Amino acid sequence: MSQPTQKRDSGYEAWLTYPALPQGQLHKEYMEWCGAVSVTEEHETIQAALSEWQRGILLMLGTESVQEPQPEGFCVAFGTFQGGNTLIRNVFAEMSTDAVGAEGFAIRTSFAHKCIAVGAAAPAGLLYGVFHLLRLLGSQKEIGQLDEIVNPVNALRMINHWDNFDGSVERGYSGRSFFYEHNRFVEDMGRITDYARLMSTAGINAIAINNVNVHALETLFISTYLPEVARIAGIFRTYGIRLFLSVNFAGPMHEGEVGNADPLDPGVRQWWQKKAADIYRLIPDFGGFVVKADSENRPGPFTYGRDHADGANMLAEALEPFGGIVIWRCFVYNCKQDWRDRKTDRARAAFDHFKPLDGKFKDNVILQIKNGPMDFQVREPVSPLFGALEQTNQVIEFQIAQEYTGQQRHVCYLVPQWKEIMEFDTQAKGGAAPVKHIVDGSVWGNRYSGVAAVSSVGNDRNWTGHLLAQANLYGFGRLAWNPELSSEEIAAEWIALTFGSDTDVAGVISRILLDSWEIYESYTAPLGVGWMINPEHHYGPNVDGYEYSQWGTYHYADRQGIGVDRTTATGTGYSAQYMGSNARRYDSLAACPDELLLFFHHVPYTHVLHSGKTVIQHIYDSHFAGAERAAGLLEDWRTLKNRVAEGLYVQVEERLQGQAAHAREWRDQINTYFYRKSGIEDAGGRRIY
Ligand code: GCV
Repeated sequence: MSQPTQKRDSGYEAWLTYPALPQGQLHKEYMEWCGAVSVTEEHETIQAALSEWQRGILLMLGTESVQEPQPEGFCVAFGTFQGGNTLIRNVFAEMSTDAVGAEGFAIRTSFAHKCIAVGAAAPAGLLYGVFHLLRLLGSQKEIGQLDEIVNPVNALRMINHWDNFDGSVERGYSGRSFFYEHNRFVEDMGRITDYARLMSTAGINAIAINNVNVHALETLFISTYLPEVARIAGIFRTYGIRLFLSVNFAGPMHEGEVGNADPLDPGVRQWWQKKAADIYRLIPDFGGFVVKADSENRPGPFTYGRDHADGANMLAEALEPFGGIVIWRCFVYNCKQDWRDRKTDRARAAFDHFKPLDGKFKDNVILQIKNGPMDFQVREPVSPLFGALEQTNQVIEFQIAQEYTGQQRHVCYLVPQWKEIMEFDTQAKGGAAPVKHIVDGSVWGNRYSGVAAVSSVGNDRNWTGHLLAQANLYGFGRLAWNPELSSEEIAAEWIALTFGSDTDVAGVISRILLDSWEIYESYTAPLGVGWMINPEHHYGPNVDGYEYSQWGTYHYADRQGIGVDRTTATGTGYSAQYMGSNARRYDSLAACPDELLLFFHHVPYTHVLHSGKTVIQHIYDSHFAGAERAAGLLEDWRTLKNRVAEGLYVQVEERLQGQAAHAREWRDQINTYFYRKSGIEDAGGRRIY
């Protein structure tokens, strides 16, 4: 972030804003410890950590953290355990550092050695440790007695970009790509460097830089454009991030060297092996491939009568000698369904395709599973594949891009949703197997595990379009690092680092964030049924937008009722893909939780929910309340006028105005649709059109 003063008011610096800390006792204490820093290693990542530190201290404390600790004074010391910094050696000699993993760090306040020491096994861990200390300062925490060992819970903490070479971003809501423009790689690496800083300080260690829908020119990223890819990988490397590429399964045919892409054809296998060798010559720490195959018209092994294991294993074999991995997506379903066919159920598809292949993948293949069985709706159940794959590496895929949750024009803080999903007990191994322990690898002892998410950033000045959407980007990284952090803690960190220390301001922003998912849900599609959006661009209400389409996304509303029957007795049988009491709970009309009722059951509008309301009255009430609460978010924000930087204030105010108006549109279209369908009056006698 090269020109801080020009950008401080735009949101560009995000959680690296380092707002000035108030004067007082704590400030004085921080000055004593942080005025000097001891770093002895030249490694580029450690130097990057040092400059992050020095920048942060200058902005927060208004003083330089000089690299000449005085023997009589206090200081901070950063170094790897083997790196030769005497302070690090002395402070950590007294404790066992065996528990510090490859990306972890130890942090300790030592009065005996007059320093706060951050030690790590490797440079990347040090970067995380330094930012941890900066975060403590930014959140005004005590630092006089630090003594902690911190390791990331998830090994893979990944962002998937859906950026295209022409500069567009699929499902991008914050401008255009900052990697590419007009089918060229950008020349100026400044913004990419700042992006790497942001990502690594949030805990991210892997980034796939191109769309999973790989078009003709992006197919050449593993050949013609490799030198440019390597340039970006070099920037990422400094910040402990490994670069991944999405690849085209039919790549061998595109380059005209092989006539097919059959994964069992020796010529095709050799082609991929040669490509892997070329890549690793230029990018020795290349992460691997992300693959969308036989999904939404992308090529894949089905063309040759092969299965997903055949396809993934072929790529895995090519990457194996270099330590690379294949991330194979499970988003596979029939996207050309006949809407008249009520037996085919898109929700079943991932499980039906991949469960039978459990145990057939090489151990450098990871299956990437979307959090739900459909597609990142505001509410859907957890994918039943979690827990069902006992011998397969798997990562969960979230979507930070708000494709179905307001497209970064509405505020929708998604961390509470992700946490709810992570806590869901899959009941694998007889119970007590929450998703968070499936994906961290501890339930089945997987070699690889972790969390991935679709990126929400673009070249908008503030990265995410809606300033408050930055909380999702930061929050994803933090949650991937440690799923035990609460939504409140993550929000508080982000607010302190972005807006500073005013507790009233923090209270208002925190409430806006924490209420926002519930509010968004209440004025959009009801009770877990999903969709009801305009086709293709997916923004705004359109109840029947997908009802007679080929995409398998229906609500089946008629004059009597609504919902999708996914039960075993009369429906698609999807509920039986779950284990134990989950299957029973979802299958039973009486036991199914209200918020998922219409995902699993088709019911009359007069059906009474656990809440005591009928379905139709719930629809009316939640939509009236939701629109009102959306307007309330704007009112809340307005209390912050002159209390947050003007540039930040106005951009959020403008978005919240838009949201309040758009929530009314949602309210009126949904309520009117169901009033006209059902003919049932609103018990509250409110205006419906
Ligand atoms: C990248 C949904 C989105 C597509 C996306 C796809 C996927 O269908 O609308 O834009 O394609 O998911 O996750 O592959």
